[in-house]
Parts: sequence; C-alpha cells; structure tokens
Amino acid sequence: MDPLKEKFKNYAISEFKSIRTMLKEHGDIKIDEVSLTQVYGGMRGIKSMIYETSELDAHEGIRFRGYTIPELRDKLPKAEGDNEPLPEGLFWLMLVNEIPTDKDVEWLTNEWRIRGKLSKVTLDVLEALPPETHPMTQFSIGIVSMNTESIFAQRYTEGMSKAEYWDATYEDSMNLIAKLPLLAAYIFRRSYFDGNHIPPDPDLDWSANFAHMLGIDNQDFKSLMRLYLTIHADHEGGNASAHTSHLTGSTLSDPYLAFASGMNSLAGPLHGLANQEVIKWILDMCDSLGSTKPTKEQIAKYVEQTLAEGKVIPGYGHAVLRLPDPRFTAQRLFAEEYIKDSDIVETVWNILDVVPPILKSLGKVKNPWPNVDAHSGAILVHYGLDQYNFYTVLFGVSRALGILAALCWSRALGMPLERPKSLTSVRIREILKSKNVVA
Ligand code: CMX
Repeated sequence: MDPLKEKFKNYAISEFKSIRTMLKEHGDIKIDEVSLTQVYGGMRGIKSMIYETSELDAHEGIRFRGYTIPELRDKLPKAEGDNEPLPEGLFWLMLVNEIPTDKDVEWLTNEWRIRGKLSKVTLDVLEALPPETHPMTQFSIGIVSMNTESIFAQRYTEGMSKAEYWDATYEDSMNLIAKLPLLAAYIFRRSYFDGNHIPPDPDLDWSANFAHMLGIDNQDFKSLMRLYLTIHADHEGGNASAHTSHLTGSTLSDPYLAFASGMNSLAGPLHGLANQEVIKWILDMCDSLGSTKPTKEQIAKYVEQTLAEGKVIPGYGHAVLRLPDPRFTAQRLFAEEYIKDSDIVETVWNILDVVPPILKSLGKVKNPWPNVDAHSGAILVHYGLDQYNFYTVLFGVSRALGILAALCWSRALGMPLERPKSLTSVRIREILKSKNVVA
C-alpha cells in the first residue's frame, strides 16, 4: 500500500470509531435551529453536513485543516527556488491532516506523474465536440468520459464490500487528479491553438507541468499556478461545487461522476464562472471608455450603470464571507511582488477602492468586498492567458484537490445517502397557522 494511502487508512479507521462513539453518546444534541428566512434564502448558514478538509469563517476566511493561506505559504513544501506552496502538499494535508515533508511531496508529484494519462475514449469524446464548445462544458464531458476507467464503479459491480469504498475512492481520486492538468491543457490547446498539443515534461511538478502544457513556460507563471492551484482548492463543504459533488458522491456515483457534477455547479456565473465574468466586465468597461486604465470616477459610473441594468458586479460579494477574501489578498500580494506596471492589474486595485462603498450604499448587499474571482483574471491576462472562457477550468483543476480529498473522507466515514426534507409553501403556511402566528 502506498504511504499516503496507508496514513489515510489508519487515520480514517480511528476517526470512524471515534465518530461512531460520539454519535452513540451525544447523537441527540442540537447543534442548530433553522428559520424560515434560511429555508427560503438558499439555506445560508444551516449546519447540515460534515466536510473534513477545510472550514470557512465569515470574518477570517478559509482555513485548510486549521491553516490560513499565509500559514500554508509558510509551511507547505515548495519547489526549488520558489516561494509559493506546492498544491501536492495541500492535498496531503487535507487528506491526512499533517503537513508533509519535502520527500512526501516529491513522492506525490511522481505518483501523479505516473497516473497521469488520458485514455483514447476521453480524447475521442473531446474530439467529437466542436472546438468552440465552452471549455467548462468540454471539461465536464471529459471528466464524465473518464468514468469508463473508474475503479470504484468496476469494483462496485463486482460486489465490493462497504468497508472497501474508501480504498476505491482513493484510487479513482488519485488517478483523476493526476489526469486533470492533461485534460485541461488538452482542452485549452484544442480550443485556442488548433490542437497543437504540448507533451508533459516529466521533470516538472503538477502545477509547473500544467503551465508548460498550456504553453506558458515562464517561471513566474509557474509560481502563479502553484499559488492559484493551492488557494482555489477548497472552501469548506457548503459551496455549490463541493456540495454538489458531496451530494452526488453520497449516492455512490463514482468519483468521476461526483466530481463532474460539482464542475457543472462551478460553471455557473454566481460561483466559479465569475472569474471569467470579472475579466469580461473589466475589458468591456475599458472598451466602452476607450481606455486601458479608467479613472476611479469612470469606474464608479460604470459600476452604477451595471447595477442600473439589473446585473451584479462580478467578483464582489459572498454567501459566507464578510471581509475581503484572503484568496483575493494572496493574489494581490503575488501581483505586488511579481508584476510591475500592468494597467489591468492596477485597474483591479482601483475597482477595489470604488466598488465596496457603492455596494454598501445599496443597503442590501451583505458583503461588499472582493472575492477570489475579482483578481485572478488580471494576473492571467498579464502572463498572456487572455482566453478568459478557460478561466473556470483552472479553478476546477484546483477544486478537485478539496472535493476529492473530502470524498475519500465521506466514504471512509460511511456517510449515508444525503436526503434533506423539502416543504411546499402551502405546508409552510400551515405550519405558521398551527403556531398561531398567522390567521
Ligand atoms: N453586485 C450587485 N448586487 C449584489 C452583489 C454584487 N456583487 N452581491 C450581492 N448582491 C445583491 C444580491 O443579488 C441580492 O440582491 P436581491 O435581494 O435583489 O436579490 C442582495 O445583494 C443580497 O445578497 P447577499 O445576501 O449579499 O449575497 P448572496 O449570499 O445572496 O449571494 C453571491 C452571494 C456571491 C452570489 C453574490 O454576492 C453575487 O452575485 N456576487 C457576484 C458574483 C460573484 O462574484 N460570484 C463569485 C463568488 C465566489 C465563488 O463562488 O467563486
């Protein structure tokens, strides 16, 4: 058994026993109450699921197994000569709750290198799609096609015992993570470079190899990819992509199908597609003003116009956060260190000065601050990656680390089919009547 799998197995077995005991002794303890506003309001804040890999605090931001983003930058292993963390290290941390050594990460990089191959089925499926198909659609279809290789699906058909679900989930997850950069790069090159593909470089880590296969061999871009693929990896379990995958996985759909369904959620403009929408919004603003660096006054007018058209300002607001997203801040710090004199990056910073007061003045927006998607596009454009329809695929490659580590945990802990209760509005009125709050 490989060293990561062995660690996961031992840790998961002890957690499984401890949680079963906790439930037996304290299973009736109430941890939440639910209001009508929450039920009608997208279930905000309802404590209703277990997701082991990270936790989100509204006033602090994300912690991955207890570590903030600055702490991850400090503690996770790095590539030689680079200051950014390797996402391989974050996957290790999320899976086994332990900061890996350089050697552990070296092993994982190599393991994903060995497992990273695209099958003929996947390539044929992709080639059947018109190259102008949105990259997220290609990404989702490509992942679904990989389910033909699912070890979980195969072993389930053969009669696998429940006690082995975690094992098959781990194998599929490792294979899928290894394949994703190849799939994403294949989609990128077929969509924008006439299918002129670039073979992987076996000497590079997971992120640097991804940058290489995209065709951007710049060292700073490789650093950016390491940071990008780390900070987008997880955002606790309630966000739409993680929750969708969690729900699908609970039916014992294999990890390929579970992860693909999460990617279909990520492809929505209120979630991951916002990274594409942000840059589109900025470029449209620049176009309409005939300037590559609009003034703050011009930005304010454009923001008011967008709101007057009944649209949201992409990259701002959040369902949970009530502060500038630490993932935005991490990207800003990267840009301050690596990027000098970029009109588009400076425009992002000017937007930051303008948008929050306007959103606050509306009196209804709960979080006027930038989220993760407000910054990423400008940095990507700086490095030449201006094919913005592709941006959400980058997000998706990263999100696999959290979603799949969490899926391994769900199967190891024997999580049941997820099945909450829904109500009709007629029933809600009856409940209110029975409580004598309406006539
Ligand atoms: N621009 C304009 N209006 C906004 C807004 C924004 N950026 N953010 C919130 N609002 C509005 C909402 O549309 C809502 O209006 P109505 O009452 O008229 O429907 C009101 O403010 C209250 O919303 P909220 O409680 O503050 O926010 P929600 O939890 O409902 O929604 C989110 C959160 C992210 C969908 C919302 O802030 C938004 O649409 N932002 C822009 C899209 C975006 O950047 N999404 C990416 C989020 C990060 C990610 O998942 O990747």
